[in-house]
Amino acid sequence: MSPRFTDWSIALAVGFAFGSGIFSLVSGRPEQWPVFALHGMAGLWLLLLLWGKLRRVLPRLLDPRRRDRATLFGTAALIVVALALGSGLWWVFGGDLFVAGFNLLNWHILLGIGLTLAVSAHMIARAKPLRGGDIHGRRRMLHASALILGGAALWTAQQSLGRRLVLPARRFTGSREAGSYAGNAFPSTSWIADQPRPIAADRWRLSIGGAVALPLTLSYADLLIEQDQLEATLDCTGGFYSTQIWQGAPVERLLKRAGMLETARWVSFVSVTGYRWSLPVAEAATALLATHVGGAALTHDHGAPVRLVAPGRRGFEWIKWVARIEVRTERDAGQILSLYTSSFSPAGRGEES
Ligand code: HEM
Ligand SMILES: Nc1nc2c(c(=O)[nH]1)N[C@H]1C(S)=C(S)[C@@H](COP(=O)(O)O)O[C@H]1N2
Ligand SMILES: [Mo]
Repeated sequence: MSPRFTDWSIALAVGFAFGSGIFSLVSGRPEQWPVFALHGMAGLWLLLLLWGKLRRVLPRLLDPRRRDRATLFGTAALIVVALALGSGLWWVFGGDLFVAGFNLLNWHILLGIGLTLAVSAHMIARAKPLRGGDIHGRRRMLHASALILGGAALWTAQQSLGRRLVLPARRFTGSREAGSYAGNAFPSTSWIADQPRPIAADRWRLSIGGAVALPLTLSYADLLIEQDQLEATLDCTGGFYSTQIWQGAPVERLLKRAGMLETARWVSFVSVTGYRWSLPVAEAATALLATHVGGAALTHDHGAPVRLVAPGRRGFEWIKWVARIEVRTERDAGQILSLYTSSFSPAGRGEES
């Protein structure tokens, strides 16, 4: 392939890995497995492309007389690519590593974002537009397609190799099993650092408002009256999952009691810290406001007195320490920001209850 075509392919592969990586964070239903497959294939396609690029630039990197500032930048970029690829593969093959409080998967995501920024900057500074000659020609096209197919083939081979090796149990999301069916004895985590004070169940109240006919305020005892059980898997984007028997009040029943209006489209769950997320009405009806896990009352770390259990959604959407349900007629554009600001609110820092 022509150097330009290789460079543009690399940019495309990085863009694809980045896009599918971000999309994977909100993918948790089994039928969404292709997101993860495409992500792995894009990463391995990139690996093959880099081989070609390295063969081209290596002489320049190794010869001090041919180095300039751009060489330095290029070398740094190569190292970040290697680390991003290596961390993804190492995670998939069962490795782990804690550096500065982040595990391998956390680092992989940070490196992936860093790499995407670096490649974007590099393209803005140096990219040369593609010319007809770069893409025309049967051999060139065959070569380019072979690399894409090669990425897919490598991914398939890696999957079957992974099945043959003794690796930690892994879901299609890449997350590893932890403390399933062991009640409160599974890992606890926050998106950033939400750390509210423990909440006394007898003083806690749940308010239900927004697009409802009868705004309600319920006590913990109210939630204990008619409970359901649900088996569901909490799958954290930080790389662990835990399947549990959850017990609590079905959200559907609470919405009925509050007289949800015809115009309702989204149901938003709000934590005492301000951390919030919403589900479409139909999906909210399948969720549970859990008070218990594995037969025991939730511990504070797991969101006591009440946390959201949203089957098929990633862990970060399972709001802990829920204080309010807000029925909405429109999407909640501000919820993403709430994930990042809640830890800095007084309640999120544990300064008030
Ligand atoms: C942009 C540069 C990136 C590259 C080159 C890259 C590459 C890779 C590779 C090669 C793997 C191993 C996949 C396999 O062989 O099955 C992987 C796994 C993974 N990556 Fe990335 N990645 C990038 C960015 C990201 C980002 C930005 C995220 C999330 C926001 C992410 C999330 C993941 C996850 C969750 C896995 C594990 C998935 C699994 O087990 O199949 N990656 N990545
Ligand atoms: N209020 C609030 N709820 C939250 C979080 C948070 O930071 N604040 N973290 C989320 C994340 S990222 C995950 S994975 C799960 C973790 O639940 P656990 O601590 O019970 O394992 O809670 C979710 N609910
Ligand atoms: Mo998480």
